[in-house]
Amino acid sequence: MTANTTLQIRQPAPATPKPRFLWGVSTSSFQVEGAAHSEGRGDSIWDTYCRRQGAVKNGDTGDVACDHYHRYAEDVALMREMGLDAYRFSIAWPRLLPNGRGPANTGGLAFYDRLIDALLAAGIEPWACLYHWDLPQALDDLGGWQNRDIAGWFADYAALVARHYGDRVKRFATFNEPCVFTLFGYGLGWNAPGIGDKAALHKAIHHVNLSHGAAIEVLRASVKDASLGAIHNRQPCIPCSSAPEDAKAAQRFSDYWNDAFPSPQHFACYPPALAEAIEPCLKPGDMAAIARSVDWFGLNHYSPHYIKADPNLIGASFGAPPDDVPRTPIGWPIVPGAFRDTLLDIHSRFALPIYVLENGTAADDELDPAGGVEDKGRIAYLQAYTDAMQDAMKAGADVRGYFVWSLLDNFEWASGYSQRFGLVYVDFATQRRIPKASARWYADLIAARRARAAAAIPLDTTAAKG
Ligand code: IFM
Repeated sequence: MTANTTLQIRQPAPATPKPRFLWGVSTSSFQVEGAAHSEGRGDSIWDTYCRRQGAVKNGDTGDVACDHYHRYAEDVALMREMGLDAYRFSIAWPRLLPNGRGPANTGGLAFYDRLIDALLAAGIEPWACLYHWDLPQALDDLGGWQNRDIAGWFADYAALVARHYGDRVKRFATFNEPCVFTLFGYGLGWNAPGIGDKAALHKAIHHVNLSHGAAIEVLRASVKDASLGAIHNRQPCIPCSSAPEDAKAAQRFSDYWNDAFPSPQHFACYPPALAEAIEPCLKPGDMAAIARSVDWFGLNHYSPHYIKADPNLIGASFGAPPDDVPRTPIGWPIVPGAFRDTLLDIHSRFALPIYVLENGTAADDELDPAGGVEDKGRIAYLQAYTDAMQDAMKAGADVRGYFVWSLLDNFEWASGYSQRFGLVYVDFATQRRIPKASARWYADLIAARRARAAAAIPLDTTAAKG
């Protein structure tokens, strides 16, 4: 050391506040809002599909659903009582733009203003998803997700959302479960719009991916401090037997289910087995336009899939789990270890903060004579799955939030109102809300985890980006 060398004293690095873990619930517009014909809302493909004879169990529709459109204040109060940090809802495209494009509907815009303002007043962070399956019928009449122009229509819709709500909403997801609505709606024909065609499926996949990229670009440019992502299913796809055809089917199913969206969105490529089929839809520059940078990976996970070979157009379908695997009342396998592994797998592949934006179970919920709902099965499921998440976090997965599906019993797509997923029971005849035992359990879990986090981390842990 020379005489004039200044002694460099290393300052301790400033402690980075650990982002606050978010506890929330999720719903979607068509499943809860109702008010299907109120204040200028246009039809969606699900309104049309519900009118199709035999398409939805018991001929149920989304016309009234949980009437969240009129009862949102009561629902926000329920969330506040549970101590939730965040609410993930979706915006109904046909409520803002009854024809999918063109003039905006002021009545529709005002509904989400009211909802967002009520959430913020209750200290609950709004998480808005742009698309949870209710495509404007007017756009489906033009080919819907099969028409490449939809990327521009979706970007214009995203721009309207950003302009109108971006001052108060920072968390935006582009799509919820793109693999489900493309595979079930365009490939297998089980959901709206009820098309069963392989070419339609591949076009829809590519155009949804293009729309995702276009919307991310718009939101990033126009919402200050935006925190953006998409919500994907990821589930291990396990062959039902040791037969080679089941193994092949499980891989094929996984290509569509697990990778048709995350791979192009994060790595600018389709899984090799899909690349050739999607090639006719590709134009130069598409893959770069899809792979925009996002801030987090949104995960929906309920169970692993057991897959068997099937003569349908993707050659694969759902099969039965082994007899010793426990199942929910609607037959979904209960395997919390698969959730832990999935979180660790996402962590190592995508290197992004993870938000679990759906997890939960349907149960045979009934009002007991005392007027309550003792949904012990749901509590056991949620306990096992939140424990598995905790294990994954201890093993390094960067999980930043957990949202139960769902706040309310609601319209479960082709199953109508026959499957109850809510923490809150809805008496659909009167629209009375009755918090189930699981709602109290969730409130206690949140309070306990928050107290533990506060004791362990004395820093002010206000939410950080990501
Ligand atoms: O109700 C659905 C939701 O719309 C998407 N994820 C799965 C849920 C339960 O099936």
